[in-house]
Amino acid sequence: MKDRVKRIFSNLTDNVDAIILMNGEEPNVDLSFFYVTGYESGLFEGCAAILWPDGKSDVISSALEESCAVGGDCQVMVYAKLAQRVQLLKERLRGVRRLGINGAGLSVSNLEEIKRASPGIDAIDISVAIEKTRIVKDDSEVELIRDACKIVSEVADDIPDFLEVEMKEYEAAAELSYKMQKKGASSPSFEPISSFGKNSADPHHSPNATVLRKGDFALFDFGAKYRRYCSDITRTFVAGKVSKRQREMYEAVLEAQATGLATIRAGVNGKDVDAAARSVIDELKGGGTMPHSLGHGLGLSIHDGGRMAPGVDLPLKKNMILTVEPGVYAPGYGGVRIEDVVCVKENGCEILTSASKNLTVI
Ligand SMILES: [Mn+2]
Repeated sequence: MKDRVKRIFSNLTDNVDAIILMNGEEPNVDLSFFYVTGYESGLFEGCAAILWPDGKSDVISSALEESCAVGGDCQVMVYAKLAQRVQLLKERLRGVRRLGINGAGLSVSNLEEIKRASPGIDAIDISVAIEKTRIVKDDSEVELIRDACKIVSEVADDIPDFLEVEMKEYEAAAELSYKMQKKGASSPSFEPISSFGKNSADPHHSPNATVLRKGDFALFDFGAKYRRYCSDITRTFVAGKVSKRQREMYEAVLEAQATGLATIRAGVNGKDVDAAARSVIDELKGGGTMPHSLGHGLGLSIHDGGRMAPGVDLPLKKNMILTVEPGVYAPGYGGVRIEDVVCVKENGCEILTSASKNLTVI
């Protein structure tokens, strides 16, 4: 993991002597801690990693997590009591004047503890450098995301087998979670979205007791977490019989996605990919709107930095992993979204999700 640490330092715009990543209590655990340590198992509440410019890192681990912390390439120091943690921080930060912190992942109370352990230290927010580093994946990360994508692709292709009219949204959501975990996911990467009929016009609908009726759209947006890495996929189906309006909406979204995918390659700006896809949706005059960005970065977290959206500058680089998820939503009627995960290449992109996108009637 030394390469990752060195890359973070190379992306800094401020000089710092060391960087600290410190976890609070779940869910305030900084995923960048796992990025630099590579620990696949363990919760690591309250633990810290101190990173050095030569790529080395020290981990201050609670006794509870010690067995998960050994075996990596970090030097591990273990504390049993809080006072010992403060003492370890004090010792390791001796001589550090300018300390980089991840403002996006550090709680105020942990920052106060660091300052108590090392009075007079200058804390500098270097979260931009961390985001910039994490957004470009190394090959081992690409492989883990590929595996996470395989799980959701298989589950998405299973949907026509279990979905039926009269099923409730939360029942379908439960099937998705269960099937992902049966295939090796440690958990869903976020609460699955399962939305039927007019609920599908709400892009982030929370599943409820709404039942699937003939003529409804059925939209599913879900992801798997596999060895800490996330996937994310959306597929939309129709129950019973497809209307002309539904077919037009579906085909527009499919074409918008194909247009976006064809635009992606290293060197292109994400906002231009968004514009290319969005223009197809805009041609569906009166047929609905797309109130969200075309896609987002994906990795240890489901929104891993970077968006392809109007006005957002994101020059694409090789090995960035992004979602491409155009949608069209007509309030009171319904919505369609189709989402895949791609890895940016020099001359295009590789699509990591493989589930069918043919308009499927349940
Ligand atoms: Mn997404």
